[in-house]
Amino acid sequence: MPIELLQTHKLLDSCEAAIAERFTVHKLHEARDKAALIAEVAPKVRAIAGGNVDGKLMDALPKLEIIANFGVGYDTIDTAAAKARNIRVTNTPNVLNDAVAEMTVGLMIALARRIPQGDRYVREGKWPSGTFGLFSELTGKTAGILGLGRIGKEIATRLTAMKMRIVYHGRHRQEGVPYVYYSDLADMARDSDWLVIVAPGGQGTQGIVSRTVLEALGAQGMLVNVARGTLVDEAAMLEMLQSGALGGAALDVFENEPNIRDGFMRLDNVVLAPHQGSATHQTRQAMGALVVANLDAHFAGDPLPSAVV
Ligand code: 8YV
Repeated sequence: MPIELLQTHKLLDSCEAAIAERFTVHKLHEARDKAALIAEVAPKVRAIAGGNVDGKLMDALPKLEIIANFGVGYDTIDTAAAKARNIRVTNTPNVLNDAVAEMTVGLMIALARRIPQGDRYVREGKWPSGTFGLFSELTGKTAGILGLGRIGKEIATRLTAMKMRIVYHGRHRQEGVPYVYYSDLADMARDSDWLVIVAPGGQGTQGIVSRTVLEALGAQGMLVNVARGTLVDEAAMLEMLQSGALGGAALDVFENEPNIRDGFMRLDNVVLAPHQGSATHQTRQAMGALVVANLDAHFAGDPLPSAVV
């Protein structure tokens, strides 16, 4: 009998097809009555594909052995609850480093040179009757990286090639990295032209980019967030972007995505993107394949390719 699996949200078609070949799949996100579906499958589900899994759902699935997250960030999964229940949790690291790093650089250049605004200026036929204005370069500026992990390092490499000076902040100094470490985030923001936010989401980093940090970054400062909206005090950021107390922001993630604060829509010193950091065909294919590889390994009794618990 094929193993029973609960899918918690839409996944890439190729990933869904591979999972359907291996498992009996129950799609929670398509269920009209989610509680009824969970009650029905509770005695037999041994795996979950997707995120958004808390201790309550784990308790409702007594046979659950593994949660295979589609994403490197697993802040929607209660990993402590999983650990306490001997449930494995996996994610999809490394395969998206380049895509997210490219998107970060793209967002920074888009904001520094106001590329989306220039595109709109041309499309609205304004060019014949005016000049679009002068903006800023990344060359020679300092980028402060919050979260010098796998993706952060890929970003640092690319920004170094663009003649930026790299400094970083994180829980601890890292041996062997050629960048200046700041133990205090506000100090780093004060000394940086750009704040690059690429640390994991979750309780540990909730609101870490506070009003104090944003004030330290200042009226000439720019930030780019490709991590999670929860890392930033978004209300303070919006207010400061509106008042000019913060120079600009390029945002791929938001506190309550996909519903974002209306105030962002009218600002010219922001670039807005729909959480597309890893949204390339090759990267999402690789992420899907890693989800399946983790499930295959688990049920074969092999070591998991990318376990977080
Ligand atoms: C995913 C991401 O798009 O990997 C992550 O943590 O945020 C993105 O790559 C997102 O998780 C949706 O699946």
